[in-house]
Amino acid sequence: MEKRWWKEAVVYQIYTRSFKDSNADGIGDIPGIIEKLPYLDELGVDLIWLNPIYRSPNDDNGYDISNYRDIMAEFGSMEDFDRLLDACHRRNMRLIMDLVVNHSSDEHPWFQASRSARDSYYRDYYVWRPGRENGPPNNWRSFFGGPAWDLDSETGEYYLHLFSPKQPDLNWENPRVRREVRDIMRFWLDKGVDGFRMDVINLISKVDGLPDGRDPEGLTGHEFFANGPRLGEYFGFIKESLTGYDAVSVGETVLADLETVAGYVDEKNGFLNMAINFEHVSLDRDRGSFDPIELDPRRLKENLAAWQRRLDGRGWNCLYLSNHDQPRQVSRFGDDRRYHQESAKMLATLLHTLQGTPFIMQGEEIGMTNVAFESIEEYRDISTLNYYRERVDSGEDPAAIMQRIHVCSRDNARTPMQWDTSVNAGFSSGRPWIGVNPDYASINAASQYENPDSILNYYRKLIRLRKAHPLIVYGDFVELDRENPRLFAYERLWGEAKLRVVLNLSSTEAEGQMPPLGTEARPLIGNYPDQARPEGGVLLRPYEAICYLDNRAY
Ligand code: TEU
Ligand code: CA
Repeated sequence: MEKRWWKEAVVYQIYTRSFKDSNADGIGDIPGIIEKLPYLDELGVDLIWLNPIYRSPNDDNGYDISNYRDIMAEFGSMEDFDRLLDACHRRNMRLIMDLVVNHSSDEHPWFQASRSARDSYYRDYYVWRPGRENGPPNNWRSFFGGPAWDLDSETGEYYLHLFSPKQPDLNWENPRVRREVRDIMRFWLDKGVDGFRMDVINLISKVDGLPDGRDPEGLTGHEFFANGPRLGEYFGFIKESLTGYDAVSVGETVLADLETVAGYVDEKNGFLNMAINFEHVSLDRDRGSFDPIELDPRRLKENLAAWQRRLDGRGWNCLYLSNHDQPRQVSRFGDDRRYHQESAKMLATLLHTLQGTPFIMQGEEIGMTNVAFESIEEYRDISTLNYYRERVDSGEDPAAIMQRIHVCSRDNARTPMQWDTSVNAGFSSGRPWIGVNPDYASINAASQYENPDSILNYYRKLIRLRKAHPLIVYGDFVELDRENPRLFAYERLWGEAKLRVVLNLSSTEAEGQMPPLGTEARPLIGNYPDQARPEGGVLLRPYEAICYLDNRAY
């Protein structure tokens, strides 16, 4: 397997708006990030992914960009950004930007010109079609609810928006659009950024003729807008735009299965270095992202293991359990009450010992939990607000809707970072743009910093171990006790060296059968004070994580 810096990196995701506010306006900002770089450096992360920080009217918190070469005023200035990038590089940390080019904001000058006249030079920068029988051109639905089309009165045609009406889809068929994207990429690469996380990048090619979707429920039309026919060509263009730079490409690939993604990230013939896939975060959802169903741990481990096996030696995994679109992982896959510490650490062990690059969502390293705001007024996320309105309009009981929002809302991960016990968790001395999770008195970075057994210090240790042992990065993946319904057990093999990891994914004791372990094997890290040797019949406590290393080879 090829050695690359981004395989050895640990990513820390910063949702700037909620990270650290430096000027008391209630909104996190770039100077706030600079202030906290020593914290990230000590944690050991070495690659920062910034959610969009470009100029934006914030219909979807920055995923609607009105100027790709400017910084959102609330976040600071271009000088602040340059200072941040420089400060990262001086600490040997890299930084990647979010590249959002499936769509722009409707307030982008391109769209303003595009909508102004059918013969505008910019008309074909977007996807315009005449309506059909007094309705939209086809039956496609948007990710945020409602039809994927809006009628624009100025020219009497509809434009496509797979997300909000304020996020019109760019028309990648137009070579001028592709060249614009290349110029934007080069602008940031020439500044020195180290690559991109590419937003919904497998949606940029749509099937010719934009046919009606066959699936009347859910995301109607997905078979015609995801993984489209010209995607390979467009991916090739993006890949070529990166040549000459030592930059990483992380694609966010929605509605794509393992085989499809394996093609995109194939080390020989693929286009992306790695992909943020959705299969494992869809197992506990029924049809939509607001329909929670019980998760069988067995399905989770089977899914993760399938991705490990398929990509081993052929492609590269993004390892994540949460991000700004997903609920908090300890609340979702662990138990944020009875086993907060144990389950947060077990999930961390999982992310840091599988093959791939771990992605830490800000606050995850201190075990931040889901929030449950009482009133819909306290929510900010467009998809949550749309969902609420849609369900209320269809006559559903608001209390039942709120319950699902508590479990599933994207705002769960967007509450302010909990730095300490001071006002607003030390995030801001002003009024935060979104409420602080009331559990900050017990869950915050300052108190965990002091405590050697904290979740924070467990993350630091895991990251250090990853840097010390190439096997954790490059070792092959072999699963053990595959039929076990609650234990996820595997080995990482690298030459003579071997790491054995056994994880209890459940809240009850669970037993497993492990092959003998070499006599040289020693405990490496675990989330209970003492750990059993993981061989023969072994009993794990709730959410226990055991790691043994046999490093004869080094
Ligand atoms: O997310 C893509 C995406 O598919 C999500 O909207 C997903 O459907 C939803 O979060 C499920 O809960 C990316 C960004 O990560 C997201 O923040 C943006 O809203 C979206 O693209 C549009 O740019
Ligand atoms: Ca601010």
